Amino acid sequence: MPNLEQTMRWFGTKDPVSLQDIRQSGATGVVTALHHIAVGEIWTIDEIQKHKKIIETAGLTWTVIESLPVHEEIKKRTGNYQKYIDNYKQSLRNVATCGLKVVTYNFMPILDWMRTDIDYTLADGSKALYFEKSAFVAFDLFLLKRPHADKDYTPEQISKAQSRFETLSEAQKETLFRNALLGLPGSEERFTTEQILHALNSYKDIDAQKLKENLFYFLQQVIPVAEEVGLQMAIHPDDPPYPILGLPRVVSTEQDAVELLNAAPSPANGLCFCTGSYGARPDNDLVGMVQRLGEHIHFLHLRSTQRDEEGNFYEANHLEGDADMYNVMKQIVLLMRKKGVSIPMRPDHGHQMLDDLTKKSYPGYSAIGRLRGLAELRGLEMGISKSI
Ligand code: CS2
Ligand code: MN
Repeated sequence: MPNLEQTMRWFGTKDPVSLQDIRQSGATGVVTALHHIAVGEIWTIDEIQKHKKIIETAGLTWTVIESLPVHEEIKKRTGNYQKYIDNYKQSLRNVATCGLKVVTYNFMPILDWMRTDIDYTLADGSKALYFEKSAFVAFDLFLLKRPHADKDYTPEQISKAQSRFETLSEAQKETLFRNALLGLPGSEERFTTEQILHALNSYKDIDAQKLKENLFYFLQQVIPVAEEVGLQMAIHPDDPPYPILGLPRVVSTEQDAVELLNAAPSPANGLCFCTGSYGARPDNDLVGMVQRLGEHIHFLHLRSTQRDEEGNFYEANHLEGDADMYNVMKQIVLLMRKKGVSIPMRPDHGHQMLDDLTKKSYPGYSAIGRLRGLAELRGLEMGISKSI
């Protein structure tokens, strides 16, 4: 019977969580990327092999890439986009030559995930990532001062943001600003105000329709190469799954997923099914999505969020919160049996807890919180698997 391939994300040799730590979590696989290579440059066979060797020497395997990032020019279809697409194709050929199987990527303009608080303290003293709607609107209107931002919000949202802003100390404003402009996962770089406003402005003519067309064009270019070399592409959804800062986001719903799969039909065109990202929207039926889209799921991020009516959400323990993890897992177990294959999975984020609280780690990626998540998910899978 196929089981989930249990993996953990590793940000490379500078990651405070070591490969040995990952191995002790019970994971057999590592999900990683060549983080030192600039977005848009070709991943050479030499660099891929070096990274792979380090992982294998630690007794682990590297089958899933996260992420092979897509250059902004490709998302906008401006400037050198064709060169960056050609580079992407070459990177795909190179990673396939090195024996890698799954390539995760996303198509979120400029930013990756967005949170307002990366140290949100829960009742048990552990810390989670939190998205607070009013704080985010306050950031946009009063800290970033994005031109015409007020057009994106209702008068009620604006007045709530105003009240929320008044409660913040100078230090809290500074922290909010830093959190919101945090760069890519696994990097400590942040945008400056000038940089982000400039980047946002460069999207002024790109609406959701246009961004979708650009995504479909990209897929029609790279999917045939991925298919030819036996790779599975896995697109990660938007987080949170709706437009932010006036930027369109087009991988947020089941309908979006169906459309992008249809744009380049191939066994190579697939999804990274992230229950935390899709699950931040109440209208995404996670269990039904696994049932209906399962055939295209090449990689799983399992985590849960706890939402409220205001649109706030924090990252809950993996088996708690709004995601119906039991039924999601049950469908995954059935899916793997039907397909006769293992699907790679990682606990996506975890709380900072126990010794994590006194250590430095990338937001969401401390060792013990993810270990707890992985352990719970592994137990859930075994329990379901043995009883059906
Ligand atoms: C990840 C995503 O850290 C995370 O939240 O799930 O950021 C993911 O790595 C990328 O979007 C994939 O391209
Ligand atoms: Mn994810």
